[in-house]
Amino acid sequence: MKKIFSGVQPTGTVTLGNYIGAFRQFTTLQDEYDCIFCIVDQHAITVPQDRLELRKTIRSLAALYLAAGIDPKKAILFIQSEVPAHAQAGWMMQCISYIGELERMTQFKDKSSGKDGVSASLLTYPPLMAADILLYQTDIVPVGDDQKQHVELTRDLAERFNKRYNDVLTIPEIRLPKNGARIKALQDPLKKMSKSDPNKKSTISLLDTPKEIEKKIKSAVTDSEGVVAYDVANKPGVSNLLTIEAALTNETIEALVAKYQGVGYGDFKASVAQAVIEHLQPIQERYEALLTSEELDIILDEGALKAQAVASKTLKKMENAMGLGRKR
Ligand code: ATP
Ligand code: LTN
Repeated sequence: MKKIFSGVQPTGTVTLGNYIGAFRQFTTLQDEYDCIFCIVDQHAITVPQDRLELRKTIRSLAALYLAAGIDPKKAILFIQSEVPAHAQAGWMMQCISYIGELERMTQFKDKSSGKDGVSASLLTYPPLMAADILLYQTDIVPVGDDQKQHVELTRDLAERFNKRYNDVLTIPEIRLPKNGARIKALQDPLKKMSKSDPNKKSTISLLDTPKEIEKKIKSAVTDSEGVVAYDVANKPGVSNLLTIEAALTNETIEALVAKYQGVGYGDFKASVAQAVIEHLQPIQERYEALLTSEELDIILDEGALKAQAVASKTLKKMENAMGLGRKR
């Protein structure tokens, strides 16, 4: 089976956009591929984090992965900092990276420009991400298009390593989400729904209560036409709500448009809200049960052991190829 690796940073709360665009994809991939999912807490500390908040978010993210349907019998789920091979291989990747290519990364430019006290790790973030991917001899990396440049750099670094030392590393390919999977902000349907949006009315968190969901969808920006139809260019708000309902119910957009013929926006929104609430309810119940369970710790302990077993094999090959330590 081909191998898939992906990582999510434990920052902010997971949105309905993250769920439809990423998490849910992961649950279908685990049936067809060897999947490894990582909570990349070492990436999160490239910018300052509150330690208590970080701990909470790591655990919450792990519970959400599982509640959304990641099956620990099929996929490996683990926390990056619990597998030391990542930091070790990350260092080796830094040693073959050029400062110039790291400075050209748009994420580095965005996060550092005009700021004082920029951490060195913001610059060396991509070699650590390369190590995450390469340690598992990953074939495919499913990520959003904002991560394209980092995956391309990962390929360059792997090719450089193989050429300079020994053919040790698999060259991974990126897998971008299909169009249409972009969920838009409720208050501005021209922008994507994002967990860092300061306007909380724009995003639905996977942990929002039914009341909050109803309120947010009711106040979603639409248009003054009063006709439920799918037209992204002219009716982005209504189209976004239709996309959300279609994604969660597996109905086609056409079937939904037919269902809402002659229905006003008020009832349409109430019905979309109901679909979201119904879909999230079992996920939230599983989440609550997992969060306080020993089961979650057992899954994460086992995940770290399984990940370390795979990663340490590649790490040894890399050390041997570079001549580090003694031959083992
Ligand atoms: P931020 O905007 O704060 O960077 P984010 O909400 O975009 O955060 P990421 O951690 O960058 O979240 O992305 C996690 C995954 O969720 C990625 O695979 C990304 O493509 C996907 N994703 C994020 N937002 C959306 C969205 N609105 N619609 C569909 N998929 C999304
Ligand atoms: N940089 C990614 C998170 C990330 C990742 C990875 C994704 C870290 N390591 C390895 C895929 C594979 C982000 O910010 N979304």
